[in-house]
Amino acid sequence: MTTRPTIFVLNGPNLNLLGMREPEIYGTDTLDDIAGRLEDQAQALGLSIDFRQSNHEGHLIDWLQEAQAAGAKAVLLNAAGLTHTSVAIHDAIKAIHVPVIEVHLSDPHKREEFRHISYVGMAAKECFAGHGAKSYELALDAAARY
Ligand code: CA2
Repeated sequence: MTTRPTIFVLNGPNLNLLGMREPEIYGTDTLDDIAGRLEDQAQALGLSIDFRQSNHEGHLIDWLQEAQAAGAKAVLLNAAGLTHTSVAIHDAIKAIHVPVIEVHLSDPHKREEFRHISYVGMAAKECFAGHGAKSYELALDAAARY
């Protein structure tokens, strides 16, 4: 049996609330909806995904390290609010050899100034933002090309 290349999809704080509040910014899909579609897309691309969410910064850092240990081919990372604050996540991305793709539902550059800085973006390979849930799908297509 051959194992499919695995892509980790990591989601940060408050994304568990997706689809329940602020639909005008984040859309009406829940995180489960996004995970389901990404699963189908991954199947079609011959990939496997490991989709996770946590409200805790340390979990995201542990999972980035785990992605490397598990031999993941890429990580899609929506670090949510931690994108704009976390030097520790920046360092974790730099510490692994697995390419990390930054993902956002909204376009942080078109929002408040405090969202314009991205510690994730400074370490990530590329970024897909502002396409709603489709940002994840575009990022998975990009990961499949690596
Ligand atoms: O657009 C994105 O994907 C963000 O990463 C979402 C973060 C935000 O802090 C980033 O600047 C951009 C916020 C995630 C919070 O998700 C919620 C979902 C529903 C209701 C409230 C918050």
